[in-house]
Amino acid sequence: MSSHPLARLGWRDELQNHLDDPSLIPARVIAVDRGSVVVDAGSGPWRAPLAGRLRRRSATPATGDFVAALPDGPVRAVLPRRGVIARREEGGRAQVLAANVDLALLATSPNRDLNPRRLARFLAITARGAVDAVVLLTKADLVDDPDGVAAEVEAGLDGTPVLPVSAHDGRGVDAVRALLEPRRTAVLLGTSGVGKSTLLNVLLGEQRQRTLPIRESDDRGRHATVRRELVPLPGGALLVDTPGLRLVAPLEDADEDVPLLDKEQLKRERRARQREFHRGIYRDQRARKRAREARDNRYG
Ligand SMILES: Nc1nc2c(ncn2[C@@H]2O[C@H](COP(=O)(O)OP(=O)(O)OP(=O)(O)O)[C@@H](O)[C@H]2O)c(=O)[nH]1
Ligand SMILES: [Mg+2]
Repeated sequence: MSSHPLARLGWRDELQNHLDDPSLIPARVIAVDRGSVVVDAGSGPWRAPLAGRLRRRSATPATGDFVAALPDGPVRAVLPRRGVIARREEGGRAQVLAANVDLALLATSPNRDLNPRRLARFLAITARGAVDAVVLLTKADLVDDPDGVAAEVEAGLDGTPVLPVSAHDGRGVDAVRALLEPRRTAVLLGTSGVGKSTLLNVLLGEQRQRTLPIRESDDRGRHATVRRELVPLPGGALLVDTPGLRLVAPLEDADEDVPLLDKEQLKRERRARQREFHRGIYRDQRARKRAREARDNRYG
């Protein structure tokens, strides 16, 4: 196992080859604010200004980026990216929302938020960024038959698994935990108010992220989370909480590439990972189905 100071923040050893200036150290961006970023080299965060050429919008580091920085000083360069969540901005430019992401948890709740077209857009974004995706049907405690709703959503989705979860009664939380492997990075995506931060707090075991009730009139959230932030979980995985995203446009074929993404390398790694990942999910689903059938046979 790597004993690199950044290992617990998901460091990949091959990135060392991209650090050629001995005065610079590697660090991970754990949050982004206007004009500066918060980075951690393994021994605690500091607020780092950006070198001039990184202040251009398309070159700015995103949450999850590995960067080369002066110790306690500015960020000088962004290192090559694996798995990104990027949306299309005007003119076909990519805005990277999270970098070096292995898994996206697309959260949607069974109220007016549930919208197959929006899910399809999120899935286009994850596919484009070479990120595996699972849909979380949050607030499963609010419906009578969450497994039935999940199965219905899943049937419209072309193979993406859908897991019912509830931060309130704990349903499905272990299944989510099982997806979050040590040193891998996952991101929570979804509109405001679907329960992303609440779930993160449950996984963390403490009330770290601010949460807010949704409006009763239209089920909309109130944008409780205002920045993208990477949080280490007790099991060793990293989870990025994000502010609610309503309108997301995936990149299109003719658009610019996402900067610093090595697509060939990604494709190779992804094929191997995906096979393993889907085997795990379906094993889990089959086990739940068997348990349900056994229960129905007993009581039916
Ligand atoms: N019934 C029920 N309510 C939940 C659950 N999870 C979250 N909520 C409630 O939903 C509301 C919104 O939760 P948040 O965690 O703030 O939602 P969010 O997705 O982080 O929202 P933004 O930060 O605005 O994007 C809060 O009132 C939570 O208590 C759940 O599992 N069941
Ligand atoms: Mg939130």
